[in-house]
Amino acid sequence: MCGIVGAIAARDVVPVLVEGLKRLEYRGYDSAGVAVLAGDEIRRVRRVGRVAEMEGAAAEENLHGLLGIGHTRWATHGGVTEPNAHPHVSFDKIAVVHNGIIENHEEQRQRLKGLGYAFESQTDTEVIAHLVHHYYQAGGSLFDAVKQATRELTGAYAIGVIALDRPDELVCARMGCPLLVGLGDGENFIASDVSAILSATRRVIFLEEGDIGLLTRDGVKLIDKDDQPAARPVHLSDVSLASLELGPYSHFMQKEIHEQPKALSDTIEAVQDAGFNAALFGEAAAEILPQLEGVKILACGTSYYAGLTAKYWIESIAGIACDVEIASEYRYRAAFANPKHLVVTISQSGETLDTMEALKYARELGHAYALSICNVRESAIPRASDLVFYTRAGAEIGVASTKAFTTQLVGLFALAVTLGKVRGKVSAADEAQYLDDLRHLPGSVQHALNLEPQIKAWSERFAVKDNALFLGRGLHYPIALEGALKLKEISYIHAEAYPAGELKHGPLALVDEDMPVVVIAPNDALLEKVKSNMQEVRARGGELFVFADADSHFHESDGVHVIRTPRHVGVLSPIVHTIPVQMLAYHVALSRGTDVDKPRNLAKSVTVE
Ligand code: HGA
Repeated sequence: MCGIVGAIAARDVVPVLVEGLKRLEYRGYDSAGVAVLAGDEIRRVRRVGRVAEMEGAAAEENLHGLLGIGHTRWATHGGVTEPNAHPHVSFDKIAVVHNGIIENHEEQRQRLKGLGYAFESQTDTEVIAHLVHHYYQAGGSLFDAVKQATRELTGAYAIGVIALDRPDELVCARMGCPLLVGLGDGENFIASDVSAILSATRRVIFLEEGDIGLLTRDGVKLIDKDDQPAARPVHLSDVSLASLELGPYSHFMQKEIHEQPKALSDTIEAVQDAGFNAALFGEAAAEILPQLEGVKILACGTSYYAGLTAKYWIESIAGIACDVEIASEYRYRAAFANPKHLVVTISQSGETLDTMEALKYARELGHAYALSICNVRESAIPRASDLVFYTRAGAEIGVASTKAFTTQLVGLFALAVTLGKVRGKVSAADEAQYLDDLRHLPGSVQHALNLEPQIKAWSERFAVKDNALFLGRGLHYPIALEGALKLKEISYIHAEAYPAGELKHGPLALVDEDMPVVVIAPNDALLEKVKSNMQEVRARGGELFVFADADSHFHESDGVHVIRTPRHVGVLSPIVHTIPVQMLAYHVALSRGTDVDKPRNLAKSVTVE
């Protein structure tokens, strides 16, 4: 959330900053701004709204410079207004961009006011600008001023700082929020993620917690949290520019939905190469997995629903207890920890702050081992874990997660089967069957994608509704939850999901002819139960929209609409049934004219609490 980019070069950096912000826009899109050093002034352009508007304003104002910082905001402190947009400045001498939340901002604000600083915004960020100014004007380097200032901040931040009289320096710092340095030729960069600077360089250094960096055109100096010089490895990013482009699609969400057969087969390839072997999760797994007495999954949002699905797999296939908890809840409760319960965190970006903090808390409580399921290599959560399974979904830009979710499910399924093997619950024949199921999965998903025209036809009926219910049972209940979340995230229709058996215990009261009820009805052991639950809806006038496996003999009737998904694929069925609910949400949102890739109030990579 909130995207930062900065550049120091021998060329005009404004195009670099603007392109970088466009790439980072998925992280926040309330407002955008840049500040550059231009001659004897820091010039700043900020606009509420999208980067494109700010870009137009920067062009009109003929903004150019060899050193600058840029920001795209997802507001946490202070409304979405131009005065609250970053960069923030202090006496036009210091400019700062910030991702994160300064928790002691009120205390610092009072102190700085006492020192004569006036505040122009309601943000927590402005205190950073003034604090850096305060130390800088006392003498010394900008780097030292940032060091002194950041040591007095509590909370989370990634920042980029420039000063009027330091045309050859860009200073950055990181604590709790992602930040990397990009190494160019006679030019260097900072960014929240590599997409922002990919057209300039692929060589990146990931900053560690507490690091502070000084970038000049020719080099980078880093110190760690203990003020010691830090040598960090240089990585060559494998993210391709093409993967960040829309290509023939209208939206990233549409593109990413359609990329799922490929994302899944890339992810499955790792499983096929290694088999369901501990090595799939890292070197230490062979030693750790046999010791386990349980699994505790911690995640947020869509990843949490992946965790809920995994619980069914882990308990039924591996015969080991599994509980799943929302990370932001877990981290603040006095939880019971069994050191032999493996903590599994799930995060697309690997930077989700609530999940990261939950992991740290789990360690404090005594959990001995942690496994991360993550889509971004070298991100913070895998680095803080003993074991990791990297999904190979490729860059996911759409705010509503799609291919990250289905590939997370593959990783979790592989964990369930591997644990089952280690525990002697999975025979060689079972293993061969599971591998075969995985091999067929991308084809079944492609088949489900072909249902798009029928789903699009349904979407018209949903677009005029204010509410929707999603029902599923067993393994497919989490998919109902995911379907409801997708619909509310991007179409703003209020949607709830229930295990179908729960209807009569309350939510049935909501059902009338205005309530569309989506039913995920695979041809599994619970099908007859689901059919009874559907009768309960029909009897109250509710209109049913059923996703039924091709082999489940469902027929359309009055008030019952049926789309036939592929033939039942067994234990991996939740992955196949995710596709239609994603497409339903996408087409309903299109019909309602909402911004599919950048839904209101949301952003991706949730790096604030
Ligand atoms: N607290 C700052 C930055 C917000 C942020 O990082 N969001 O992800 C603000 O509200 O401007």
